[in-house]
Amino acid sequence: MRTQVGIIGSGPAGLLLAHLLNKQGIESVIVERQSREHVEARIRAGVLEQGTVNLLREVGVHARMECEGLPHDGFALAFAGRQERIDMRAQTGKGVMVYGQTEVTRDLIAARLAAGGVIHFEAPALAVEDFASKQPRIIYEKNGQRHELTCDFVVACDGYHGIGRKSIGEDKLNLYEKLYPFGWLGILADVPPVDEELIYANHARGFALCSMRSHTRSRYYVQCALDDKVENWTDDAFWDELRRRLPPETAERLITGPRLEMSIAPLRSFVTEPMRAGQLLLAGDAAHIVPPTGAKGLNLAASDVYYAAQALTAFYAENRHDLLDAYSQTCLRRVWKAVRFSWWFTGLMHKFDNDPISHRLQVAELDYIASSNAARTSMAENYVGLPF
Ligand code: RFL
Ligand code: PHB
Repeated sequence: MRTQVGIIGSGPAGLLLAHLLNKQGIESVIVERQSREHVEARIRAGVLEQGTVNLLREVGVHARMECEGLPHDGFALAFAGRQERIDMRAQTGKGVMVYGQTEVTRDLIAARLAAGGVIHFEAPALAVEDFASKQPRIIYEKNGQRHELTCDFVVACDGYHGIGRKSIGEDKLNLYEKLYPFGWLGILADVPPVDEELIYANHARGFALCSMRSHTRSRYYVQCALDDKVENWTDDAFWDELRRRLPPETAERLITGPRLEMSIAPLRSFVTEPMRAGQLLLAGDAAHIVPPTGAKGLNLAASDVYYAAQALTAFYAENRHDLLDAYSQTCLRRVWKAVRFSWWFTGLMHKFDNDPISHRLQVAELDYIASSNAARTSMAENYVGLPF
């Protein structure tokens, strides 16, 4: 089998890329390890930057997001028993859209299949071969049989554990990595959110986040030990811990209910340099990971594939190589700034050790942000997303 651009992975990066290429008349095929049901059931990020929303509009996959998504103009920082609002709209003229990654993925898959796009589900890629040549190949398995997809380019959008980066050889790349000494325990429940906007809470017991998926579905997180297990947590234990970490008036308003889902995610900062080897490009989590504080992961996947689609369009339409040659550098400039912001926000909000001075320093910085227009603008500018 042959195609112009072979894409590994049907997460947001791979799916959005297929749509952007299709809009320019460039053919692609996606191979995805998991089933469609599995991909559509994964619960992950919840906040879309304006740039990501614009891309979804550009590819025409925006109808449900416009109806069901919740535009937010601010978020709150809770600390030392106080709650301070960061007015993103006033500070930057921009906001964000609260619309789950699960829904984005469902919309992108449905639209791609309706337009006749090819996605092979339950088809794990095993390797990318000959990417130094003009005919790279994805070797993948389907129904127990080995297949080859010959392409002009391969874009590995196969996440942190994918095979794209490994096919290049990790010894040939510069990898920067930091694991944080805690995780996030998340709950999804059909209860109205405690507030109209997100609340990021710094507390002596650890971080907490109040987020949502709709007016009737909430997503909450509490910082937990890295070796903690979901089995250790009853619903009541989760709600009690969350309440303790919120300012008293907010805790009083919290409505609780049975979990729809509960999971633990580790926190990591990770960057691969460069993001390209020959005809093989890396995009999204395959190339970089950020801790979820600040909700940048999905949005970085979107900016990467925007640059990849631009570079591939310039190649096919005008035989230009310059944007492909600049791809890695262009992505990484934006990636490093988001990695920096996510690392900084994580450091500001989480409990790292039992040293009381660390917590007092965090509270002093949060108090500074609340009282300084310049600091609030800087925070809001990064939160709504740097331009691409
Ligand atoms: P994805 O979404 O991980 O998609 C990669 C896809 O590649 C497939 N795949 C393969 N397919 C074929 N052959 C192989 N050998 C393959 N290996 C893997 C996978 O099955 C999958 O479908 O990466 P993408 O598209 O780059 O998108 C990035 C975002 O998904 C990611 O940045 C965020 O979801 C990160 N993230 C979160 N970000 C936030 O901003 N807020 C969050 O609350 C948040 N929660 C999370 C998260 C990521 C998680 N992961 C990756 C474990 C929670 C979790 C659990
Ligand atoms: C979420 O709703 O899952 C979410 C929101 C904001 C974050 C991280 C996760 O920073």
